[in-house]
Amino acid sequence: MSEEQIKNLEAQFNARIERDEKIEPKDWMPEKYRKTHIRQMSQHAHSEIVGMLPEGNWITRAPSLRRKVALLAKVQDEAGHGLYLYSATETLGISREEMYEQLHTGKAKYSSIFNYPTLTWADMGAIGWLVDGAAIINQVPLCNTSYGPYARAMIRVCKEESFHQRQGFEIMMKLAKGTPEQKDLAQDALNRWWWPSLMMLGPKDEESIHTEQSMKWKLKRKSNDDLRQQFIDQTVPQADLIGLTIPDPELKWNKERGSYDFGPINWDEFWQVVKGYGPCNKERIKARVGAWKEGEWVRDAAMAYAEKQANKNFNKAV
Ligand code: FAQ
Repeated sequence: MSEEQIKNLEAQFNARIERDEKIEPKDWMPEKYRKTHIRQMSQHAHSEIVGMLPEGNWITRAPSLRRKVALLAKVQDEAGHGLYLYSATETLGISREEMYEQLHTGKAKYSSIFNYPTLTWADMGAIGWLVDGAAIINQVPLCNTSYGPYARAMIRVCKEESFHQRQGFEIMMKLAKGTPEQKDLAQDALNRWWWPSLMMLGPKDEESIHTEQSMKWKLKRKSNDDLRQQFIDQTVPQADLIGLTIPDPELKWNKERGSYDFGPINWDEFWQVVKGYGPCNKERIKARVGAWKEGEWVRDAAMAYAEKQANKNFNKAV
């Protein structure tokens, strides 16, 4: 293709984005658009799958049958989100094996938040309330993202995340209104998950390398800092309601801005976790690589069965 032809295609593509049209898998798209989407969508899929581990760890220790059923359903939803997102990413021409390989070798990232340990039952409440709460704030705008398969996957994902957020908040509410020991557990979980949840929304705007381009493509609709502020403004009144204290002595309502001012985030900690040196990075990757290896016989059996069925159907047809 000549340079002029590419320029023409690019102009048509940009006009489609401008008109809020969805870009579909077989449409022409700039190579950088394709690569950026593979990066973000696959990292999102990996986050869902790795994100099953901290909570999966508590299914057998849930305090009642009702809690166990809800947690089991939540973790299954996360598996489902990962699978839609992997399928949606495959439409951009990358195979699932390649994506897994990138996760297992550390070439692809997944959300920093899942590298923290889940120490008590109250962490199940804090994850649902804060981590799913932050995830919804980040993901609702993605329902309008320009790439069709991603936008459509996000609609169902967001509905399920809302249920997750509520089940987490309900756990926190019950603990906060329980015995002093239960309230302490809830406060301790909030203390440990608050700052990592703020970090999860990505680096501050001045250090975010992709935001500008992603905004132009309508992959991102809001910047990391705007989403973070929205999350804080939404969550602080919820903590007040259940009598828990946000672990930030500088948190203060700012009348003029109509938002909360908050204390400094430890960005060194964030980058350490992103680079692989968080409390559980090694454990998480070990669990995923182990699951991939142990699942080999299942994949082989599924493929052999599919082949057998295909042959049967072919023989019937001829
Ligand atoms: N952790 O230029 P930006 C969930 C990386 S799903 C690790 O700002 P971007 C559901 C970033 O990749 C949670 N790395 O990047 C659930 C880039 O490095 P790269 C996941 C991070 O893409 C709940 C570099 O820093 N959600 O929670 C993080 O414009 C409960 C520069 O950053 C999604 O993936 C981080 N937190 O903005 C499951 C949503 N932040 O790739 C289980 C979709 C940034 O060049 C239990 N993703 N980095 O090597 C997004 O919206 C964006 O990708 C952001 C980052 C906002 C995460």
